[in-house]
Amino acid sequence: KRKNPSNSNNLNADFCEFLSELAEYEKNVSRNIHKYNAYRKAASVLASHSKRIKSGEEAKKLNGIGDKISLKIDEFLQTGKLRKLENIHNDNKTQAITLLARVSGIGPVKAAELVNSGIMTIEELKQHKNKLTHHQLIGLKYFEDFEKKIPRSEIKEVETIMKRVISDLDPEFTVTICGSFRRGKSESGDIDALVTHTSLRASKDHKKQGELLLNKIINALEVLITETISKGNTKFMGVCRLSPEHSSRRLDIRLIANEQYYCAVLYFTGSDVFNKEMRAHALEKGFTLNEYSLRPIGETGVPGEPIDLTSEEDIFDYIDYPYKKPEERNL
Ligand code: DCP
Ligand code: MG
Ligand code: MN
Repeated sequence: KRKNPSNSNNLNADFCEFLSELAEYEKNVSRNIHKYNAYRKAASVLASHSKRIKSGEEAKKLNGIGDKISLKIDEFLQTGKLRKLENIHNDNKTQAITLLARVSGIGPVKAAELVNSGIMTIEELKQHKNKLTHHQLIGLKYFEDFEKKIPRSEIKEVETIMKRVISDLDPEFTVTICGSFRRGKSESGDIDALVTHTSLRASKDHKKQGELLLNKIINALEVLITETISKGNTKFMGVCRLSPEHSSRRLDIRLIANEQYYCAVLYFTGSDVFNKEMRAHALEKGFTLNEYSLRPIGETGVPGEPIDLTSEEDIFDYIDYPYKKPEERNL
């Protein structure tokens, strides 16, 4: 669950590491999503900067780095550590909340609740299963496996099986594995699969049709799927495993209406920081962009009808944003 913008030639990796840790703290303990986003944005800007940053002042020239982060960079350069992080590390409650929030299905609020009731470790959590939802129980059961990153080669195997099984079911299906895998990462936290069918149009009864199709897909994938966390009309969350020798992996499958497929593929390819920047750019150009559609914003400020799209590139073209290949979206 930890987001750490790392690339092989990141000259500022040590800064990125402490910024990511501060981001996690803001998300899980302070629950300040703005600070969380600010730290992640700063880490991503530093990770893609081609020169080693030598002072806070130099860092401040980069977009996304202000006074506070620039001071932290100076403190880190001068002392090799951060007092704020030292304090965080020395606080047992804070550490316990951060730990429990790593369990799939346990968010910051639930983690704090558990810690306030005296549960500080995974072992203690296993003694209080009655406090957990179905999702959280699965998160606990597979805690060690879900902590492990999934090698790209393993996701490729899952992709091959999914594509074969689903197209055997009906060749009118299209499957795309999105997320960090599509951005070319060598390892991923989970598997984000999108599926569409030529006959599936967004409409009043597309949810019913979706449920039927999704059930067919999930049943056909029984070779791969070992647990269901939740299953709705269009979204499956669960666990898959290639073989008993492999680790268990988090798998999400979303069934998308045809005309919404390109916006969904774009959105679920991410990164989330990239999505935010692209959405902001769309707004500047007078469009509203989300995981479903791209719509022009009219004179009155009201979004119009969704634009017909024939590719992911189309979305970039309409909002006049230079096309970025998935591998270039690792912000
Ligand atoms: N997404 C988003 N905003 C969020 C959550 C997700 O824009 N708050 C989009 C962008 C993500 C994609 O959904 O890339 C998939 O979400 P993941 O949490 O699976 O993230 P990644 O696949 O990018 O990384 P990981 O390797 O950790 O799974
Ligand atoms: Mg993912
Ligand atoms: Mn995911």
